[in-house]
Parts: sequence; structure tokens; C-alpha cells
Amino acid sequence: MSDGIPCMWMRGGTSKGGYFLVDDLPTDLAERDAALLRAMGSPDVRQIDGMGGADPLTSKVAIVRKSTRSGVHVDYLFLQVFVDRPIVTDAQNCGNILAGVGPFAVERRLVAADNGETHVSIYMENTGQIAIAKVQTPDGVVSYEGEAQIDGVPGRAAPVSLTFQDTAGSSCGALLPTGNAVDVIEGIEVTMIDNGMPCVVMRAADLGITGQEAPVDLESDTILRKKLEKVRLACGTLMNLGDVSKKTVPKMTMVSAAQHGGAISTRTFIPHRCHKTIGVLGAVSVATACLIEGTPAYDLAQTGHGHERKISVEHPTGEMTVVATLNESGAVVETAILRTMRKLMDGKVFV
Ligand code: NQM
Repeated sequence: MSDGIPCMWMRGGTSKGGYFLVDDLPTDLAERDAALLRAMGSPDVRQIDGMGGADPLTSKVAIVRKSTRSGVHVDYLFLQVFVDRPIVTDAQNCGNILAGVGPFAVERRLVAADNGETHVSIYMENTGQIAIAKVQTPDGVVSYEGEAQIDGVPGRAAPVSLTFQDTAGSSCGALLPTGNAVDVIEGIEVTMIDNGMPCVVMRAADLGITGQEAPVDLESDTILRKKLEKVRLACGTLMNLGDVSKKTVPKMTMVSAAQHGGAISTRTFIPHRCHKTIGVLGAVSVATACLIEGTPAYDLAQTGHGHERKISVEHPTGEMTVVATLNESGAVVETAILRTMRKLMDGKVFV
């Protein structure tokens, strides 16, 4: 048993995980990953001997440091700790855990708080891009209480708005890594897209589902899961992600017409569990696909008009609205999303 590693446990959006200062973790990466696996209780489907919640969405880590980059407050590295395999990967970013990074940075005094609202600029190390988080800091102290509500989380909390610019090609090198709005893989029309998160977007109907099924039912559909994994492995290479068999990207989103007044309806595998909602940057990428003519999502989506579009992405437990700003040629140049977060525990985790 170690002397314990200082950390804060937070809910960030619809995810949950441990937030660490880089200096509190071993510098040797193998030692660091071993400590994080032990902290979460992985590998074990129940994560009974650790803090993880037996779900990829609650087995996440943020490592934060004061930034040396000009105009940037903090650097944030996201790590996904697999639940059932001894793997810790930095191959994806996470916009939900990002929602807690600004408050954590203020709490740990990496950023001086303003009276009212503090704008924290965050360099996302996984993708080399910047996000701005607006954190509520009345009297210079982080407030977790508030009236904001996001689907997938009960109750209300303080809002954190996240703004992203230049997220196209975050991990794949280009918004449409194959250069096409649509490709046919394993007989399915797909859009391979990366506007902050590598995603494969397909029509639900082409996979033989309605797209309104509950995640638990989709997870028990072994034929669907096999098909999705075949498509995913093929797309991973085409998306410049290499062999993705041990990676949590690309995400696999099946779209259908919106049922509740939104722009589009989604069911997303991340990639082996079906998301109860949808990831933040995943939603940004899917919303972007809705705006590109020729994609399987384009014809199904209701995206409105004008330079600022509010794209409500429906998911199994509600919706997530992506506010997309388009330039003169109709390309998405900025996106914003509302999240909430909450500090759950501040102390030490024993590994
Ligand atoms: O897409 C889950 C989540 C995420 C990632 C996942 C995320 C994002 O909901 O930015 O937030 O897709 O693995 O936390």
C-alpha cells in the first residue's frame, strides 16, 4: 500500500474520474499506468478493488499541469483506463472530463480566479488543441451549485461552457481523413469524420436497427456488435489511426431521424459499450457530419439555417446541443457546448 496519491474525484459532464496534478504521479509512464490501473481497480469488470465505476465512462483520468504555452493556463492529458483489460490509453480526448479541468485548475491554484466567472484556457495534450472553459467563480471561489441541467445527470449544477476552435482533424489529420463525405465499408455507407473526436457515422437502418433501441438491448445484440467492430477496425486504418484493436477510437455512431424535435438521433458505441448519452467531442463530430452534404447524416438531419446553428443531438437519455459557427463557405469553425460538473472527493487514493 502506498502513502496515497493526492487527487480529486469529479463528475465532468456525464463522465466521472480522477483528476491529478502531474507532479503527484510517477514520472515513469509504466509506473504511472500501473498506479492508475490499481487506483481504478482494473482489470476487473466490477472494478471492485478500486475507484472505477465498472463502466468506461467512470474509469477516466485527467492529468493537469500549469502550462508553459503562451496564452494558455493549463495543459490537460486525458487517459482512458480500460475496465476489463490492463490498458491505459491516451489515444482519445474526452470533452466530458474536460468540464472538470477548469474548476480543478482553479481549486489547485494553477489559475487565479476572477470574481464572477473565470475563463480557463486549456491545451488538450491528446489532440494538441485549445478549449476555453468558463467556470463560475463568485467571490473568486469555484461554485458547484447552480441551475444548469444536462441530460444524463440528475438535478442541477453550476454551468461550465466549453468552446472549441480548430478541432478538425484532431487525431486523423483532416476533418474527412479519406477525403470523402461517404465511403462504403463492409457494405455500409459511412462517414469517417474527426472534428475533435474520430467518429464513424452510419445510418442505423443500414445496420438493421431503428436507432431508438435502449443501450442495453444494443449491447446484447452480438451480430450488431461483431459487424460494428469489423467496420471499426477497417475504418481505423483508413482514418490514419493505425491498428485500433486496443484503442477506444473511432467511436461508432448510428444515426436516425430525430424523434423529439432535435436535429438527429444517435446511438454510439465507444467502442464496445453503448454510450448512455454521447461524448462531447463525439457530438461535435456528429453534428459536423450533419452539416456536410452527401453524408449519411445530412439527409436525416434538421440543421436549420444561418451562420450559427443549434444542433440538438438526441441520444438515449435526452439530447446535447452543439452550437456550431459556420464560415462563409459553410465549414464549421467554432463549436460550443454546455456542461455541468461537481467535485465529489478531494483526498488521496491508495494504490
Ligand atoms: O467525446 C466518451 C464521454 C466520452 C468522450 C467516449 C467525450 C467526448 O462521454 O468528448 O466526452 O466517447 O469515450 O465522456
